[in-house]
Amino acid sequence: MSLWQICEDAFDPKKLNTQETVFTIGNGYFGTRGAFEEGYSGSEPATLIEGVFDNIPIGKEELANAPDWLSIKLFVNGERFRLDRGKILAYERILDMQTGVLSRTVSWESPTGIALRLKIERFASLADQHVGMIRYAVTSEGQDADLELWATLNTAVGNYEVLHFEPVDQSHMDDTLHWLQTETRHSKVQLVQTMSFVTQRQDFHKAILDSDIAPSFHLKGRLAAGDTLTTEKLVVMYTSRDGVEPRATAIERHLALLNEAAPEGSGSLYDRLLARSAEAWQDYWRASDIIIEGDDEAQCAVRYSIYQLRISAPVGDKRYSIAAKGLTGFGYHGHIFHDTEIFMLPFFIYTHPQVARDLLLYRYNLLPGARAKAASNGYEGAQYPWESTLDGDEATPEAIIHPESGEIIPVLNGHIELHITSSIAYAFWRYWHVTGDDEFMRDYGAEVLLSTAAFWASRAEQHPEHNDYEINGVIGPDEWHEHVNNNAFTNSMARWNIQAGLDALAWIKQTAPRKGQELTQRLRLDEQHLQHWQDVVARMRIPQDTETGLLEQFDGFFKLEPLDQSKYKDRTTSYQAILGMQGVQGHQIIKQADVLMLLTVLNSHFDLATKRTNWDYYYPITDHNYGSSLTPALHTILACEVGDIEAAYQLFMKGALVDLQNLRGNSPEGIHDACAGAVWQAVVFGFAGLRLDEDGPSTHPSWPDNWTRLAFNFFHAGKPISIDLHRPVS
Ligand code: IFM
Repeated sequence: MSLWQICEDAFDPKKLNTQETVFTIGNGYFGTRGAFEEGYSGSEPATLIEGVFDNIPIGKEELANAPDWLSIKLFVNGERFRLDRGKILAYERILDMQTGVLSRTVSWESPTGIALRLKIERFASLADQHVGMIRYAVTSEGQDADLELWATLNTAVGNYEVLHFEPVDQSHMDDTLHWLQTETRHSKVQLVQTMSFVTQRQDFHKAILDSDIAPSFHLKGRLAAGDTLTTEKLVVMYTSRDGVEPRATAIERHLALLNEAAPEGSGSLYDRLLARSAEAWQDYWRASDIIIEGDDEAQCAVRYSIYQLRISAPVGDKRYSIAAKGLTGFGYHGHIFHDTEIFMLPFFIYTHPQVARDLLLYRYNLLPGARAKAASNGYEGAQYPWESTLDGDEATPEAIIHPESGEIIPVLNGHIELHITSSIAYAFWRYWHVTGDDEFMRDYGAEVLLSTAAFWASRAEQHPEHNDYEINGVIGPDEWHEHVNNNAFTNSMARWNIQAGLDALAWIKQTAPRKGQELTQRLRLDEQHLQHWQDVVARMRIPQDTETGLLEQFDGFFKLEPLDQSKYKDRTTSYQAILGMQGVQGHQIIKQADVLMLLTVLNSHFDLATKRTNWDYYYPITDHNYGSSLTPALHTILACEVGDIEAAYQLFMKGALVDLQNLRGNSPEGIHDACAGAVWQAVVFGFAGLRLDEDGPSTHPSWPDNWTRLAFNFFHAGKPISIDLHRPVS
């Protein structure tokens, strides 16, 4: 077993869509699902390009599925190659995470008995993010055969049944390349894809088929027994969002690649472009790899999470961030949630700070939308949308069809799930804390911390009888309980956010007085406001037993009925699906870490005894199997701290295998990218126990059974640091 490869050893039509997600290739600019070149009914081929949205009636807009660049249809003696016909004699599909190549080797016998061997490889270049390439090789294993291949750009694909792109124009240049110009129906984003399809074999006849909906190359010839036909399909993609004229740029880039001089021994164009991409992957892995010795399954799954984080992250574009499903599927429409700031961003802050900076600038640039949302709700400062896309307006749908029960249910998150705002503020602060990038804090971070603090200070209501400040009528991270008062996570993070705003202001006034003055004036931070902020910090209601340290998830949570989970041992759905929306609200059963997420995020603010008390209470009442996928792996951090290594490992593997084993049944809709981020955090902050304090970084390892070594790299204050932990011999 290679520790760098995800392998599939059989073609299973029932797993078609799951595996399409699992075998997605990408580079952060585009992601292409692992659909097969030959096409199958029920398949969901998709290429999603970062930030290319089109309108939808519910939920504002979604990443629009671009015309499919994978399509290659093969006919042998007139019979179409399809794995659901004829006989599969051998089959293997491998995603090589080290180089980003997806390859498939198939020995197949056609229904009339022609034996072929196919080797098909593809990659999305990490060195040139506009480039995707396929090498398609066919060997006739038994007898001479007539072959025909159609290589196409296929516009007949949509987000499920919604087709977003419509053809604008199409043509070709000699028999060298096709170009296809399409446009999203509503948002009017122009996309140009160019395609070439070449073989070194002179005896195959090549023809061009112009078509607005499926421009194609056609190759035809006779393959002698034992001979191989190798073809290479190169595709270049540019959109009108790229700041260039997409048609001219795509054609020029494509021709430059086709015509570049090939140094002696450098192989075909595919070999050369792959070598560049593989080198870029090598650089990526040098900074990001985690080595786990003694547990091959965990090693491979952790690398898969790190692979996913890279192919989801736009690099160098500050107008878009990482969606909940990255660029791997249609789930959540390409919208951005707290998944990015709380779950994925720590990975980038520690290993690729420049990418983290861009992801934060996405939020900084959307401050106007957040200010407008706060104002429209009657508050000050900036309130970030629960779901975000390009303009910073709220993108959460008002209703959805419940994925398990099929009912149409109202979605309140865009209105009352408020904690996204402090999560974003916290991400800015964390970036600063780890990188020491004062310039960034001065120019961008401080404004976000102050604007979000202003929101919270105006949102908290003073309660005359309780003599405190309260935040009522919210949804906390545990989304099964709605309209709750004083959610511990929301209130604690709000309090933290206001204090961070005050600290940032003091810091900036001292280190950059002019900027401090400018912010004070522009954000109207007069003395009266600042005193109010201090008062809110001092008297924010946090429901917690002062003796035991047990936090109450929200006012009245402890009065809800406990749930006897032993009655549901064989369940295959969430408690929300079993008990219903109302039923679950009446019980002490939760969807995802809420109090425990607070103890994880503000880790250094709580002592071990408080962590243990809350762990003992909340860990058993969380639906780790069918609640949210986000948190099992994140729980690993606390599980290690409280010394429950067995639970830590189980939770970690639930996260690490979530898509590789489709543990939640929804992998067809895309990768759980937050989970990928949580897996990285589980290893680094959980098992390795990495902490940063005034004395710098330190580790406190916890060793799951069989793990003998744990090693990784990160940056602290701009300096590279390598951690290499070895299990003590007992
Ligand atoms: O952001 C999450 C939320 O915490 C739980 N439901 C799914 C969202 C997107 O992943």
